[in-house]
Amino acid sequence: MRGYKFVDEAVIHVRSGHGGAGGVSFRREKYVPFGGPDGGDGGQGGDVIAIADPQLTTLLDYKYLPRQFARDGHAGEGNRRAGRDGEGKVLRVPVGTAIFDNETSQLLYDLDRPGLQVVVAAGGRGGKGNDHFKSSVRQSPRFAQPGEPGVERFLRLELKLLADAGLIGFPNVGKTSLIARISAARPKIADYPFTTLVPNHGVVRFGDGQHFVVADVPGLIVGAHAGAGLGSRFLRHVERVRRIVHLVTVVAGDDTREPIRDFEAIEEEVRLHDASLTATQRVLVLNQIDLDYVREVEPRVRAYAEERQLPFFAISAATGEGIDALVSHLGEVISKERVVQAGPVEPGL
Ligand SMILES: Nc1nc2c(ncn2[C@@H]2O[C@H](COP(=O)(O)OP(=O)(O)OP(=O)(O)O)[C@@H](O)[C@H]2O)c(=O)[nH]1
Ligand SMILES: [Mg+2]
Repeated sequence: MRGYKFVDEAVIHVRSGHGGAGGVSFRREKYVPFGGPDGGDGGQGGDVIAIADPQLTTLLDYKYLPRQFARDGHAGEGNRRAGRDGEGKVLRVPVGTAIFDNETSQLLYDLDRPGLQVVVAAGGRGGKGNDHFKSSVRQSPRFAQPGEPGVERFLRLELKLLADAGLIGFPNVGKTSLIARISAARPKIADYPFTTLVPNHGVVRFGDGQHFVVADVPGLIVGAHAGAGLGSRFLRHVERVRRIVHLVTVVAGDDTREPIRDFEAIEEEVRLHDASLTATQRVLVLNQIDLDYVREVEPRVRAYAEERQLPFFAISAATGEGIDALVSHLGEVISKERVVQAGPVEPGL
């Protein structure tokens, strides 16, 4: 059983501009019958540039616009006038986009930081005008340099979705059930621990056409940092999330388990695995409140969360109760923080 790896991809055909030809031209002045050469240089062909833009979350646009061509440079003109440079083509892609050569599958660029930019196809250099080719033996060169050709290639863009929110908690608390409830993902859910062996990802739609990505990680248990159960190695999947959603519930007939104690035990495991993860903001969620014995403890868990200023939600992944409030909260804080982090990207491009 595999968690489905959420990869968004597109193959595009890029072409940079050809360099403009150097100009062939001779001065014509009133009293100079045979003026010297004055052909200007050709303009530079436009580059195709890819930029990691934190405002974007999908490669979908490129599926519909697979041809991304920059413009050719213009030819040089008389009077040493250089040809205009061809307009470049800027491809804005989401942060986390990897660019491969489509033929060889070789990884060419990994745009993993906001604002990072790379030239994926360099424009051809403009040719030199005949002005450059004058010598003592050749007073009137009737030729100039042609422009360099542009580059044409097929690229495969792949976006590995980085989770915005990560679900943690003991096995069987309903992490995967929550993902299935709020996204189109349909990973395996079952009433035994460690159903989830690798993280699942789901895309959660909210508000007006927005979305965020949520991931669960295989259930954690006491001793996970030292390898107990499936261990804590999957916690790297929540390393860069904006919110860690910590799920708890009441386990009927198991008095070693209690929501607040469970919460603290798992948080301790997380801390032992990687203390830097404690800096990520938490949301405490009590799941399975469709069950009476879970609903009973809600006031107590809520009070605990309030004391610690943790946002708290009581939900049922089974019936859907409380889910909208949780999704709105996550959507709101995640989209707000995206904008703050985005900042300006390379002015002028
Ligand atoms: N009554 C009730 N049962 C639930 C709810 N959410 C999940 N369950 C059940 O709890 C069991 C465990 O659910 P999962 O979603 O597989 O739990 P998990 O946390 O992903 O478990 P692991 O992958 O093993 O860590 C399943 O039998 C679910 O049907 C809920 O809100 N109410
Ligand atoms: Mg699971």
